[in-house]
Amino acid sequence: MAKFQELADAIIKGDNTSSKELAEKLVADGVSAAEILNEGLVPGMNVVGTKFKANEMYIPEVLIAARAMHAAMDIIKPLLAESDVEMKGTVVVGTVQGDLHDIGKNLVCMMLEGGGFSVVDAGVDIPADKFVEEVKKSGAKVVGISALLTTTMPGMKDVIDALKADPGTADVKVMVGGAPLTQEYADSIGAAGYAADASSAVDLAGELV
Ligand code: B1M
Repeated sequence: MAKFQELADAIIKGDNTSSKELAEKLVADGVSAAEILNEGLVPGMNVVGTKFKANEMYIPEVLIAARAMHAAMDIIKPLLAESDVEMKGTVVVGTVQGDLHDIGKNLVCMMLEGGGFSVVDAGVDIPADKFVEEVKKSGAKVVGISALLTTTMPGMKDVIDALKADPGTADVKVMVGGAPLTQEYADSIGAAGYAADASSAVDLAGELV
């Protein structure tokens, strides 16, 4: 449907005025929130993710696209809450304790939302027990931890250990990411997965959830 393509294009272009108006128009026309999400917003953010991976879009453009997605999400969120739309699952995302870097973590959150996940953004400098608390509150099945400093990376293992130690969170899958990380490091601390960039994080969350 051309209207969905227009909405997807507004996301890709990062036009938050159009994305909001188009979402409002679709709602007024009686289109369901699920269709708007699955036929317009998610395909739009998928294109953004693919272009970002291929170095055809860069961080500022991705952030602007995410802002356009948020503008449309704000319109449909109340309707989504009322409907029975199956989001793909909840992911708690935070930057590890001692680490204040949040640009990559924010991108991961936005791309996950664009990919149809409910996201609890726990913030930065998050201690292990706070991750445990957020998982219990939200019922998330996946936790994403970001670290940008070699000095804070070991804190990710503390989070994994704390989640495993609590019977209420022992089954949760942890994915990790951030510039200094590698798959080997992720394996060594017992993470369920490692994603090198925000769009890979969406694919990985889809596998883990
Ligand atoms: Co900081 N910093 N910084 N810094 N900073 C780095 C990381 C550093 C590499 C710079 C350098 O020296 N070359 C270096 C770390 C060295 C090391 O550990 N080996 C460093 C340092 C040393 C520091 C301070 C200690 C400096 C000081 O005070 N002496 C200090 C620490 C503060 C703290 O955290 N406690 C510090 C502070 C800061 C600022 C506050 C000034 C600022 C952060 C602002 C903010 O985030 N709001 C900052 C910045 C901006 C950087 C650089 C320049 C850029 C980081 C960034 O945002 N990249 C960085 C150098 C660099 O990386 N070139 C640097 C863009 C972002 C989109 O990429 O975060 O890698 P990134 O995220 C990617 C992927 O990694 C992945 O997806 C994202 C998108 O593709 N990803 C995930 C990230 N998290 C993921 C989670 C996932 C999956 C994928 O699943 C959950």
